[in-house]
Amino acid sequence: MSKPSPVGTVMIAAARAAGRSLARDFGEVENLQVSKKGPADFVSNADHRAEEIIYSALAKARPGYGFVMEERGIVEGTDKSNRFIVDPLDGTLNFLHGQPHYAVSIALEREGKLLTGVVYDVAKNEIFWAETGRGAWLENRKLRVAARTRLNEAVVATGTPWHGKAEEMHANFAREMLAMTPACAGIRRYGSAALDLAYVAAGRFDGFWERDLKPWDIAAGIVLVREAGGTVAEIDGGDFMKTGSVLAANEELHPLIEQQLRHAAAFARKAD
Ligand code: 2AM
Ligand code: CA
Repeated sequence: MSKPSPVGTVMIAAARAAGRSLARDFGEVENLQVSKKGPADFVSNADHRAEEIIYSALAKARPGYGFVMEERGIVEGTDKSNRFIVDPLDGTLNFLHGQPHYAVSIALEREGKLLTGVVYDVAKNEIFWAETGRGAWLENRKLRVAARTRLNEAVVATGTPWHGKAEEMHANFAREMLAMTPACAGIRRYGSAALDLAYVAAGRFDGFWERDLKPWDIAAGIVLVREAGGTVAEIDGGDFMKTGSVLAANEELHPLIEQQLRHAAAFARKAD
């Protein structure tokens, strides 16, 4: 079994500590479902608590490193070559609705390159971690993307646009589904992009695509997929850390899924 680097070890410990706090709060959320107001404020506090735990642990262990965090935003470090990219609670909507599929996601970017990724599935107590050159791991298991090469046998995960997104995003997603559902074995939408990418790394999903995410949703998962031998690219060929649109799969399926997504764009042109 490979061991994480010292900074990787610190990141895993921070994810576990945040996970303990989230797990306690998740128990409470389940009770709050029946209240009229719902648990929204409580969940927002749970999210902040988890982020503070991660921030204080990492800032103490690596003073000077910068941060990009979902809640707190950007914290400039004195060390300009290292920054942590943190999502304390990915899958917030699942958490809010009492569904045990949510994660802590922490990545380290060094000299502009993603180096380390930790995704912690709190409810299932699964720590996925990867470091460039050290492989991707789930406990003692070295992760490898699935070997399937036929799209009609592939289970592909995605993320739907949500309430508040532009109508065009919803229409585009509908076209992408129209292109994808007849082509693959099945589609899944579990609600945590970090875990979707971890599942691609673990061979549980054959592919994953989603548009318009944030760097903290995807940074750690990208390291996992790459180190598990998969391919990650921006859907339209741009920079996914800017657009947040990612497609991840093994080397063979990646172009096949990409081709279906191109068909979706062609539906739009036909409709004009
Ligand atoms: P979050 O749970 O941290 O918000 C699911 O499609 C992905 O989109 C998740 O990684 C989720 O991260 C992100 N996302 C951001 N805003 C969202 C929202 N309002 N509803 C659902 N998912 C959202
Ligand atoms: Ca997120």
